[in-house]
Amino acid sequence: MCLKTNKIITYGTFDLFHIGHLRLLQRVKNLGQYLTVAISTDEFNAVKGKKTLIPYEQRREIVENIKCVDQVIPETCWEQKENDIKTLNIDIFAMGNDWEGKFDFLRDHCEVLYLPRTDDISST
Ligand code: C2G
Repeated sequence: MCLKTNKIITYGTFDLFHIGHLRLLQRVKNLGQYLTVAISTDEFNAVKGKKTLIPYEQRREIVENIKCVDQVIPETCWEQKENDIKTLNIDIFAMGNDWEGKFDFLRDHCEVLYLPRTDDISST
């Protein structure tokens, strides 16, 4: 009997990687079996108005070496999520709850969950 592999995706900058990022990725991975993390490129962070200290290539190398992460892709724009979910056959989209409600439109394509953040730490 083959069990379904729940594929999950989450998006983020992951600048100055810290325990809050790790806890979020662990919580997201616990929702399924295969975790894809889309990391905001330096150019997209400029669009987001977010200053990053660590360049994309280093943020990507750190995250792809996290035990619970199975795949890393670049996040280059706001609009790619629906296409990512379709092309990667994603079952669950999950974000920290500072994004609560912001991505409910993705419910047409997959489950959308907002998970607790880890407070008292942030990259800023
Ligand atoms: N996070 C957390 N606890 C913290 C800080 C961040 O749980 N103390 C979570 C956020 O809720 C988010 C993820 O870690 O789900 C990545 O956080 P950021 O790198 O700040 O991501 P952000 O800049 O919000 O980018 O399209 C979505 C955006 O790319 C999200």
